[in-house]
Amino acid sequence: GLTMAERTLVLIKPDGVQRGLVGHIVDRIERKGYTLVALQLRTLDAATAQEHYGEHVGKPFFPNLQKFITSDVVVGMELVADSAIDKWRSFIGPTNTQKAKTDAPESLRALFGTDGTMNAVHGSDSVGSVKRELGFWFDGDSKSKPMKTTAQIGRAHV
Ligand code: IDP
Ligand code: MG
Repeated sequence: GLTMAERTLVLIKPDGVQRGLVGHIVDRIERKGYTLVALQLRTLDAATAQEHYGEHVGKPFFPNLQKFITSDVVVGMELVADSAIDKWRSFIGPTNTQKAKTDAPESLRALFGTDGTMNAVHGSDSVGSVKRELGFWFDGDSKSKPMKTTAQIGRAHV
């Protein structure tokens, strides 16, 4: 069918950064053919975390989620690919680590998650979420765009 270049917002959460997974996950991203358009390392404050996860405010797990996501640095990335949103969501697998291990054993959350809260990575779930979440990271629009994508140039043999 027809595919379209789409943007998504990806996070490597504090557990992923603390466990030294940034390089590996960025490598997986590049190997999958995403174009990396923006990247930032940052510690979220409580208010930003609350806005970021606004849909979950008031749920029983929210205080733990907020504490976790503000506990250390997070890597935020804007990625571009055909069907980037759904492609990334299926690459990371189910939210809960145990479910990921059962249902999608090759997924990033199955491989690198710890439990229901610490699941290493995030991906926006819809076009609306992308727009909203990119706003917390890159003012909704990245400052610079690559002139040429890896797809145009060809990957280096590493
Ligand atoms: P998602 O990250 O797959 O989109 P959401 O339901 O939007 O999943 O939840 C956001 C984040 O909140 C999850 O990635 C996880 O870190 C945490 N979370 C979600 N559900 C639970 C739960 O039932 N218990 C504990 N933490 C949860
Ligand atoms: Mg979500």
